[in-house]
Amino acid sequence: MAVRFDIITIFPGMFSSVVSESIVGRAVKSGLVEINRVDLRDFTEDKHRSVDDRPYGGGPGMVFKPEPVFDAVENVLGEVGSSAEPGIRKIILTPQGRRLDQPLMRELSGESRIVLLCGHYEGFDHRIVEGLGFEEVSIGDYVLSGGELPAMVLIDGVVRLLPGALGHPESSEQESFENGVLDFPQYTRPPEYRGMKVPEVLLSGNHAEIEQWRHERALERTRASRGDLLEKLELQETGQELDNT
Ligand code: 9D3
Repeated sequence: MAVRFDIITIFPGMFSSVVSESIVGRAVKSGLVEINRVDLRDFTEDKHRSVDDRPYGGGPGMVFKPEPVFDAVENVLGEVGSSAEPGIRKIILTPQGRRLDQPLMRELSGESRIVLLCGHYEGFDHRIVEGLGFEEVSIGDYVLSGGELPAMVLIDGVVRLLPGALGHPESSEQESFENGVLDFPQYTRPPEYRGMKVPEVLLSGNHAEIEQWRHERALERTRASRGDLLEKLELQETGQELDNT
């Protein structure tokens, strides 16, 4: 059930808030999650502690050198081959990767060790990816300045799925994305605020009508801002009908 993250980064300090605050902070304090930060520069041997070098073939920017990364990964895991080991995932956060989504979060929440390597510059010497058996993951189609924030996104999304991390077991399964649509709008007291009223149906106590209303609002919102999710849902339903015949 418990998960250990090893984060290899040139900015270990960036992770201080995730490790100590909120859901992840609580999971660390309770021993459900262990987070080991590894400073890549500790595995350099020159006096400038350099982790990068100019790309072969020319072009702008710098590329992560293989030696410090191989040494850091081997320090964390012992001698590692490029093959997959049960319970261990080796992930590089890079813009070239497979897009992180809720099914991948769920899958990762079943692993016991996750090694995260945070990218920068123009990327990694490709021998790091191939020689150490890393899979590449991106969090979306926008350009950030490094893989640290994406690593934090991954950790947050995985930790909250661990049994015991949220405190209320059913809530992580009942939510949007897991059932393929966005959340319905929520209201709390007071029933009227600055002239804005809570929809009558929510005050009615009629649970069947409330369910119906929430379902409709959820579909409406999904259609308005995420038509792609509805298309996926329709494809799945067509698939299920075919399975049943
Ligand atoms: C695609 C931009 N690249 C063009 C040559 C250069 C580049 C820019 C920024 C390479 C790496 C980065 C740093 N970003 C990440 O390391 C990163 C990232 C991201 O920028 N967006 C979404 N997910 C991720 S995961 C790692």
